[in-house]
Amino acid sequence: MYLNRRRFLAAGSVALGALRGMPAAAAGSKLTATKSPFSTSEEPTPLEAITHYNNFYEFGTDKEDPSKNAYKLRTSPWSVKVEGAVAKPTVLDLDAIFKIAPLEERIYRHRCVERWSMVIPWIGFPLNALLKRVEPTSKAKYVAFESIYDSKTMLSPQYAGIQFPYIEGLRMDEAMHPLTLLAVGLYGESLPNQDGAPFRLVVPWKYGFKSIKSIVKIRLVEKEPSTTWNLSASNEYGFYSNVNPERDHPRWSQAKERRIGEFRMRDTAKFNGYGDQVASLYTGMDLVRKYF
Ligand SMILES: Nc1nc2c(c(=O)[nH]1)N[C@H]1C(S)=C(S)[C@@H](COP(=O)(O)O)O[C@H]1N2
Ligand SMILES: [Mo]
Repeated sequence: MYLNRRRFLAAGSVALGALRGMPAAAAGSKLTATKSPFSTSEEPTPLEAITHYNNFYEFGTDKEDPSKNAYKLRTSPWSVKVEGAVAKPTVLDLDAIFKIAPLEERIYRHRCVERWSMVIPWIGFPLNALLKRVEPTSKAKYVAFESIYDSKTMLSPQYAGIQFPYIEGLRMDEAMHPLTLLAVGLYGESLPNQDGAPFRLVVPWKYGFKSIKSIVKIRLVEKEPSTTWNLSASNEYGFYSNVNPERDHPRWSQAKERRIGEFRMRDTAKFNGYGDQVASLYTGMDLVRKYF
């Protein structure tokens, strides 16, 4: 299926985009990207699963709900505010976002705290390229992110069981890490709405809920920011939320995971297999009891 799709895209989309003068960000438009040495050689999960088995509570709490409801998300026009402890606060529209840095394909493992995992061929650029652009001041110790929220087209917080707008955060060194991605696409095209269009965070060594979708605000701050799932259950979801088989969720073990499409469960890898690159960020920190 992946190969057929590739062939189809190669045949048609570039020409179509050029004829209609499609902006880079139009839904389903083809993106060109260079291959990244950070990609895994593991088999990517089929596009069908990546786009029909989602967590995007704003559009429903069942896995199939976002694929049915996220068409209501209006991704154009779009703008993101980048503000707080920075010398050059800015508001970026979609064209500006797509021009921050050259697009790369990054095939990453994606591990949800619920124990399922996928391999996703993201397209995007390092978050650090955007952050450097706004010149963080010495007070910038953390980065706080906020998703779009529209009560007319999205669930109410009461119904979803979590607060909206969805908010997340990273420590500054995590945000600047070369693996931390702002994704604008997957499988060679701009992001499907249900995956967080027009752009979302991807932090591959952390549980999936850190990878906040459909971002409208990025604020550099001095104190550790609140995060949606931590506000909902602080004993279950910490700020760091690094993938860790040694720290069980209070209601289930994290020792194993199910790769979507596979029957037998696999062992969970510490830092989701990215320990060589990121373990040094957490030297001396108790990741099981304190900084989970
Ligand atoms: N705004 C927002 N971002 C979100 C979520 C959400 O409900 N709302 N769910 C998170 C969770 S729990 C996971 S596992 C991933 C899922 O991303 P995917 O559907 O593209 O696989 O998005 C994360 N980002
Ligand atoms: Mo998740």
